[in-house]
Amino acid sequence: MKILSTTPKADGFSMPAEFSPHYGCIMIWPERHDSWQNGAYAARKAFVRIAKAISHSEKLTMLVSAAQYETARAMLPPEVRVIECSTDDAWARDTAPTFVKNAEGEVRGIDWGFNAWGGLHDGLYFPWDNDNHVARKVCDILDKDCYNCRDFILEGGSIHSDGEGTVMTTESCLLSGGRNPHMTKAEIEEKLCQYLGAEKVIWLPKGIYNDETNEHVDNICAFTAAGEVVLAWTDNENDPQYAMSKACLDVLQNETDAKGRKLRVRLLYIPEKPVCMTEEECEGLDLMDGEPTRDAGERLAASYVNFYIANKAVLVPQFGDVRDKDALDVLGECFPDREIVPIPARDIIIGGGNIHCITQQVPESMIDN
Ligand code: KQY
Repeated sequence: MKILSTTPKADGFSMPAEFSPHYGCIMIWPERHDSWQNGAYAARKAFVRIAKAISHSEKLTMLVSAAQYETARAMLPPEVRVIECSTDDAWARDTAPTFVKNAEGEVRGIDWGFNAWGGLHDGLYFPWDNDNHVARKVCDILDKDCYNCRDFILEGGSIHSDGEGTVMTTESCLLSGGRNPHMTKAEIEEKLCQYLGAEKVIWLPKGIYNDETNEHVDNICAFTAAGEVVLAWTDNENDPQYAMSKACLDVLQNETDAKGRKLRVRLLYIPEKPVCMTEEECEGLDLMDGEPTRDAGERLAASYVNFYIANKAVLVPQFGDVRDKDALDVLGECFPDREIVPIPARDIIIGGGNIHCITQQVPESMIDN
């Protein structure tokens, strides 16, 4: 594996859309007792369910600590590749590389700087050095050359690409004080274009209410095809989410993408009943630095937009809410050629993210490195 100091755009590489063909997917085995309740036992079962559903149509690689290696190997089917790797938690979307591809079909990784969603400013745990090494290790495992972009803090959940020159992100995250406060918005935009091979950045103002990542885009809005997005939505004007989603809709309705197309926006209603921590769930979580990580009644950032698009399936979070089926129907319309797979997601959202946050796609490659 070579570490590259050029940029993907200068080398003719760009980030493919998630709905284009994958070689596979990276996940990380959950273990932290202050993220995952009751020793992460229920979370592991949810991760296994997701890994199995993804591995039906692409190669799934699960990173796991030495301590959990035997458990993971025993719980996962043989077609899943299980590799020992030190991490600080299980958010592969944010710590594994973002992959870019060129016209010949060569795939390379990007190693962004990672500081646990805000470092000492408003980050979610300390230390994070194992997580910060994951991207390079994954490039080594997959034999992909790797762009060094460690001087720029970015998580994969804060960007989406349509694969045709357009990138989406949120202002609340990328302009937050814990990411790259020394850079202007224009400089950040230029960095995204250089590394993702993009021509245009669509800045959504906000994300999902109470999203502890400073509102990653992958919880509020996603491309389902070139020129088409789904947006997390509520009609309830008294819900704090209403103004946040409305601000995003206003941008999307007035924007064009890199190819000059108006965007088709489909609405994905958030759960009707807010998804909140129970007292029992809080009891099951370890303290972090002597403090509880969650409080009873705390509203979790539950959104159906946090789905994963595999080669032949779309894995959709389900919260036991009356809106669950609507989400499956809307995504079924968006992806008529893929199986829509409902995944009970309560044991994942307790950790602070969802299916998209714990997965990172690896594009199909036409070249053996
Ligand atoms: O949603 C994500 N991409 C990560 C969430 C991290 C939560 C840590 N408790």
